[in-house]
Amino acid sequence: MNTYQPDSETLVDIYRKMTLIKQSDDRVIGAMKAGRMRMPYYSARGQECIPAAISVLLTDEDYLVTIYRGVHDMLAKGLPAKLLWAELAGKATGSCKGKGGPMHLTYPSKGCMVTTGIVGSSMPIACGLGLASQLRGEKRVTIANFGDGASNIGAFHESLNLAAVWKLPVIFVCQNNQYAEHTSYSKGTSVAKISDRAVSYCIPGLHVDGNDPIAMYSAAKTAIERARSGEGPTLIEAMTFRFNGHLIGDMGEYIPKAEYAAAVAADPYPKYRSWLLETKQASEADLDAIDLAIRAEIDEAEAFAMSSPPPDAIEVKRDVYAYEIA
Ligand SMILES: Cc1ncc(C[n+]2csc(CCOP(=O)(O)OP(=O)(O)O)c2C)c(N)n1
Ligand SMILES: [Mg+2]
Repeated sequence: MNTYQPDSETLVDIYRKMTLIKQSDDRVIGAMKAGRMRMPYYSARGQECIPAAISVLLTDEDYLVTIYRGVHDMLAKGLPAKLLWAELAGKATGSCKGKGGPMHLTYPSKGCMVTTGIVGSSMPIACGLGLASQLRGEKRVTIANFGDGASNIGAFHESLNLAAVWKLPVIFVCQNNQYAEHTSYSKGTSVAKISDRAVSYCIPGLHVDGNDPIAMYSAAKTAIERARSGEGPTLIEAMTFRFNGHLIGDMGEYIPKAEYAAAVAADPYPKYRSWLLETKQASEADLDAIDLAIRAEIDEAEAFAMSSPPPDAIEVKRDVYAYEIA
C-alpha cells in the first residue's frame, strides 16, 4: 500500500465530513433521549474517519452500499442532512418519503444506493452494481461497507470470490469496530485479521487504522485506483470502535471498562482536530467556522424534520412494485 499525503484542502474536507457526522449523531441521540424521535438507531460515533477519508476520493457517479450502521457513510457521500433527518423522523419529506427510516436510506443522485439491515447483504449487492458498471464500460467504483461480524457470513466469501474472478470494481470496506451485537471479535472470528482472508481470493487485503485519516485515505486511494484501472477488488479492514453500543439503549455492560476507556481516549475526532492545528493545516478560526456552519446545518435539518408532515396513508402502497396498486 502506498502512503499518500493529502493537501490541506482535502484534509480540511475530511474534517468537515467528520464534523457533520459527529454533530448529526450527537444531536440525533439528544433528540431521542428527549423523546422527540423514536427509532432503532445504530450510532457510528467513533467510526467517522472511515467514510470521511474514503468519500473525498469519490465522485457522485461512484456507488455506495452500506448497512444499518451507515448514516455516517451516507452523510459523507452526500445525502443531505435535511433529508436524512426527515427520514429518521419518518416524515414525508425524507429521502425515502419517511418509509425507509434509519435502516433503509437511499439517495441515488449522489450514488448512495442502498442501506441494508441483513448482515452480509451489502457485498453481493455491491458486486451487482460493480458488474453493471463493468458491462457498461463506466469508470465508477462501488464501495461496499460491512462490519467485522459480517465477514463470517457466507455472502462475504461468495462476494470476494466472484469479485476476484470477474475483476469487479468493488472496494470491500470492513469497518471492524470489534463487536458484533454483544459478541467481541475474538469470540466469533477465526482469524486475527479479517484482511488476511483476502489471500484466499488472491486479492489485496489492507489492514489499516480506521481512526487515522491519512492511513485511511492512503488505503482507499490505493484500492480505488486499482478498481478504476480495471485490476479488480480490494479488501480493506479499517480498525475502529463504536462508542454508543450496538444500538441506542444498549448500555454496553459486556464491554470491559478498560477497553472502552482506551477506545474513547483514542477518539479520532478531537485527535484529528488537534493534529490539523499542530501541523498548521488549518487555523482554529477555520475549524471553528466549520463547526458553526455545521451546527447551523443540523439546526435547519432538525427544524425541517420536526415541522414536516407524516406520510399520507396511501404511501403504504406506493414504491412497492414497479406499477402502482389501485
Ligand atoms: C443475516 C442476519 N443475521 C443476524 C442479524 C442480526 N444482527 C443485526 S446486527 C448484527 C451484528 C453485526 O455485527 P457487525 O457485522 O460487526 O456490524 P456492526 O453492527 O458492528 O457495525 C446481527 C447479528 C441480521 N440483521 N441479519
Ligand atoms: Mg462490528
